[in-house]
Amino acid sequence: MNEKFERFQASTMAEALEKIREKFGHGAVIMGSRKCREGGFLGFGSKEMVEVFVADTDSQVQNLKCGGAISPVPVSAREEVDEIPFTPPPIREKEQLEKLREDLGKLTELLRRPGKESPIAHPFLRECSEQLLSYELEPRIVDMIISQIEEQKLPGGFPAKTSVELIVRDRLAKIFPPNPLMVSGDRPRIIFLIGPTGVGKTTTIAKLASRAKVEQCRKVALITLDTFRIGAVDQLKQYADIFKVPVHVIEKPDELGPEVEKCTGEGAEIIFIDSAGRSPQDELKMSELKGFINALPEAEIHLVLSTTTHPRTIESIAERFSSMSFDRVILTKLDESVSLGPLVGCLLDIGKPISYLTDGQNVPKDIFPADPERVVDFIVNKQKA
Ligand SMILES: Nc1nc2c(ncn2[C@@H]2O[C@H](COP(=O)(O)OP(=O)(O)O)[C@@H](O)[C@H]2O)c(=O)[nH]1
Ligand SMILES: [Mg+2]
Repeated sequence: MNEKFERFQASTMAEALEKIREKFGHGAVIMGSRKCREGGFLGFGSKEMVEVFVADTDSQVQNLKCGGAISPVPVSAREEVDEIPFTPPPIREKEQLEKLREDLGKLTELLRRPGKESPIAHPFLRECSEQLLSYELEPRIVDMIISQIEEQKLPGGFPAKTSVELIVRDRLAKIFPPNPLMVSGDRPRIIFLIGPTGVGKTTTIAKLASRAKVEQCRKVALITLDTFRIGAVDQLKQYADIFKVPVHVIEKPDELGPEVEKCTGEGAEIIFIDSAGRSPQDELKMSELKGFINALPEAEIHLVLSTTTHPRTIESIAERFSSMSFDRVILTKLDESVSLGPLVGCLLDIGKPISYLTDGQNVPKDIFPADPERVVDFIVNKQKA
């Protein structure tokens, strides 16, 4: 052994002293002790231990007193040793480096083959986990769903393997809050779309308004606040002309309330409000949008998000728009996104019901109410395509 002293590890100090006496009798000298953690993987699941550093003769102690503030205690002098402040010399550096390398190797292996080292014991749960991972759901969401499935185990055990897809679908559908119709009493429903630029707000309004008018025979009015972008009003007017719906253009928040009253007086049953795309980073434009929203406390606010956006960007968009107290989320461009799976985590974090899904540019065809089963279809089927 190259070390000048020996290290003893035990669960308690008494146990460590016993080990020392066994090896050295009463001739050894305790250089110090400290608490440490042992075992586990990268710090997880480790156990608290006592570590005692011992030199076996006084001569070695003299050699070790090279500048370090150590106060050696003969092991014979005491039955109990408290924690003795001690900075141990750099021992076992090589071993520690080896252990770190080994841990890193295991971690790389885990990242390459997710689930291989999974602690999930039951084959049925493992199958469910693999299925969920294949939908590209975040591991934390997979873990959450797996523990839910585990909690709901029937007294007779888990179902047959053939039910994996069914169970997984069922659990996925349950994590999406349902989207009950928002009731506005005798007043018209006011559907107000907000969101970043180019996500499909205007196109979605055209789809919704056209369906409400043509399929549900509702009296519809459109209001646009998007006077910022050249051609934005014309874009909405072109759609509105096709299905013969009036478009009102509003420039200031205090004009909005009176305009809605005017539409209500004219018998509108559903009023759609289109806003200009706002970069969530543009504080001034965001506070202007908030002014419009504050003018209509009874409006349903739907945040429009494109599913082609990176999950982290979606999180940050939702965070910035949270000051607008939106009620619902509309997901667009499902036809262009690879999979809805990676977005499940951030949609759960947002915690608002999804109201509509859109999957194409065709007006009014490419839009669906987002019942949870339909959302699951987009999580499950996309990865099969
Ligand atoms: N592929 C696809 N394109 C869409 C969808 N919804 C909107 N778009 C397109 O996205 C672009 C921006 O839409 P627009 O409604 O102007 O976005 P806004 O700036 O949020 O109002 C247009 O080219 C739309 O045709 C969709 O569900 N799928
Ligand atoms: Mg627009």
